[in-house]
Amino acid sequence: MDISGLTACDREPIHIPGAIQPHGLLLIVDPERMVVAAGAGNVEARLSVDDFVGRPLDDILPSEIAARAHAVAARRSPLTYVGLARSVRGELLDVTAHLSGDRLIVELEAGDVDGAPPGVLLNDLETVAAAFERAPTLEDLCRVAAVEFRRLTGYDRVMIYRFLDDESGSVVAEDRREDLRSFLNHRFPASDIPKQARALYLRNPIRVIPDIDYEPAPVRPSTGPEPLDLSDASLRSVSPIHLQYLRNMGVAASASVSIVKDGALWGLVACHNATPRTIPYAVRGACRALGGALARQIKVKDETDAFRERVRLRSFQDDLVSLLSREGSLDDAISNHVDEIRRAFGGDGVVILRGPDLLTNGRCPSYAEIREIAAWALPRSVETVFATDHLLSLCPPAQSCPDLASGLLSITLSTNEPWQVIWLRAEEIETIEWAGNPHKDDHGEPGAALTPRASFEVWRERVSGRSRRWTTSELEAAGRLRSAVVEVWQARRLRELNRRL
Ligand code: BLA
Repeated sequence: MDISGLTACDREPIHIPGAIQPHGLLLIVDPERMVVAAGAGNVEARLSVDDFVGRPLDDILPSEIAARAHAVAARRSPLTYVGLARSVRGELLDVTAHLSGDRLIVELEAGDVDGAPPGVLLNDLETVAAAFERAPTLEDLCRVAAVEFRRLTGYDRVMIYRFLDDESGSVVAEDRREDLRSFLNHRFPASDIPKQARALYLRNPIRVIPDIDYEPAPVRPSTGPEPLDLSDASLRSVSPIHLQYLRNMGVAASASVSIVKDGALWGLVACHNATPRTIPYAVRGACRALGGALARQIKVKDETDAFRERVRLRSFQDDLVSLLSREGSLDDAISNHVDEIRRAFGGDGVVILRGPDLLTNGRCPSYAEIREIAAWALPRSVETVFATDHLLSLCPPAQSCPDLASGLLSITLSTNEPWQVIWLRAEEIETIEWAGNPHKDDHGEPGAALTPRASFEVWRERVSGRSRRWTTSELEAAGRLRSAVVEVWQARRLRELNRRL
């Protein structure tokens, strides 16, 4: 095992494959002299040139396109569309240019002669973006997105794939040809999309493999010891391990669009086709724009949900504090409202401990077990809120009652007595449906050739020892509740002292 935490998959240098996918052509140009230094793909036949090395770019491509490519280099612009070129053979080619180190990379791909006119595509974009806005929940949004991306790309299957905390991922929405099996709600391990690929997809938001059985077209002449970084090239030849993965899945063409929220890769729009199929440049542009619109709406839905939750918790807190501030015993006020205190934070049980007194509501362990769990939680929640959704693995006393205390949220109102409020959540046994067994190490022995998983048959795993997670809003509200109660209590003590003096 590697101590750096990187797997062999994570180390494959996918940005410098030294080759492209052969559906397009690549020219590597010296940006100072605008002379072609190398190329890849069937340049000679498609552009009707005998030899391209050492030729000025505007000898090979129309001069206005070569001039625009030059401007991309001069301005150090990101990947830019520089025009539609008609080859001597009459083929229409979309041309893009971008810089890689001190080289200008010019890519040519068949133009979309039968595609929708730009006006139609733009209208479509507006309509779909508006549909995203109208989707009432995150789930609806993802469902609409799967349908619309499928309509736009014409692929057989489109999935919205969301990364989880452990970097595995789950298919949260899917639109597919009816006769295909569903991957909806299936989980895929982190290793299926290794670290460097995820980093690359953050930088470069869309990739297409129109035909997984392609023969890579090497860059020639070779660029020497300095490998050419093709991170931003649309034609970059992809990892052979991934091609095998797709073959094992029964896929002939694959594309994915990054969903980037707050600078992090939230997920991918993953598209499959059972037969080879490309996505022309203009449609890729539309996919990029929709990927951005989708990410923005995901953020809006997340923020709306968090806002609603915050408002609910705040109004509960205001009510509680106003109750506590009235005269009468603080303990009585709390005990009379213990059920609301439990429910406001979504606890299955709640425990209030003050010195020798112990008050419970909902489903709670035995008093002896509560005492032990509370003693364990006390030092962890002195000045702060302590919360976990996997108490069993942290707190030995909780192991006797997983069904009652797999999740814990604890605040300390006073350390002297001590005075604590503890919310408990029951264990939620989850059955994860993996596409293939993620624990089976069929990625090859160290040093041997890496291989992807061969089976995507449903493999069920029962995950125990965890509760529903505490939300950020709940943790914030628990912190505010603690400060509010402490304030009320201190104010009362001060008043009592003054009265006595
Ligand atoms: C890349 N793996 C990918 C990509 C996806 C997946 C979407 C991006 C490239 C693309 O768009 O096709 C995985 N595809 C999925 C998943 C679903 C899907 C999870 O449709 C689920 C719905 N893969 C392995 C192993 C390794 C591996 C064991 O299974 C490593 C040894 C590697 N996957 C791998 C690599 C890439 C990749 C290296 C990058 C390919 C590239 O861009 O060059």
